[in-house]
Amino acid sequence: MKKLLLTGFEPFLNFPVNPTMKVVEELSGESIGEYEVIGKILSVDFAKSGKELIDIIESVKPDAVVSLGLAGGRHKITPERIAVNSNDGEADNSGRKPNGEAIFTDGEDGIFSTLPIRKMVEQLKEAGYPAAISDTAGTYLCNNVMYHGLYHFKRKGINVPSGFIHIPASHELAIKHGKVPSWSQKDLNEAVKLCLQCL
Ligand code: PCA
Repeated sequence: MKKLLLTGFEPFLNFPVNPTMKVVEELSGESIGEYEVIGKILSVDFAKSGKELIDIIESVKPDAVVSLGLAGGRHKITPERIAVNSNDGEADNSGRKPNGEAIFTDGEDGIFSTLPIRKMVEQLKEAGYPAAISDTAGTYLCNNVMYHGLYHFKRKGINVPSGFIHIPASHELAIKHGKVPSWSQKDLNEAVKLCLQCL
């Protein structure tokens, strides 16, 4: 069976839980289409997260990589179109505050997702889940991790579909946070599963 690496993130900033962890926990070990899902959780740390992803890719040798991140405030499932070569935004979980510097000094400005993002959005909407392609993953850790994966496969010349999907808050997080729209965790899990079925 082929291997699909599915990553989530730990909690960060003012989000005390990260629903991506529960999605990963739920889907890890499942067989979806021709893939077995291998779930891992990444730190929210500019010095560590990208390296963690690459180390996992090198040991697991997955046939596809889908990374998940929370986009607190978004109300749709949003597969990302492009990762940009810049770290910026708020301080990470170790207190490191980036200033717009390049992720890789020899990297191109942007790298497009190699996931079937249009198909994912179509399938989600058909199943009744609000979804749209997003044209920016921001410049925080989600973009950083997406860029790391795409850069890695491009440099190695390996044809492995790789990319990123942002998901909204869960109800649990919305209750704790107070100011974000939310989905049930069950719908988040199902929606991500649908995206993986598109591979
Ligand atoms: N979302 C953040 C980082 C971790 C996460 O789940 C982001 O959108 O960059």
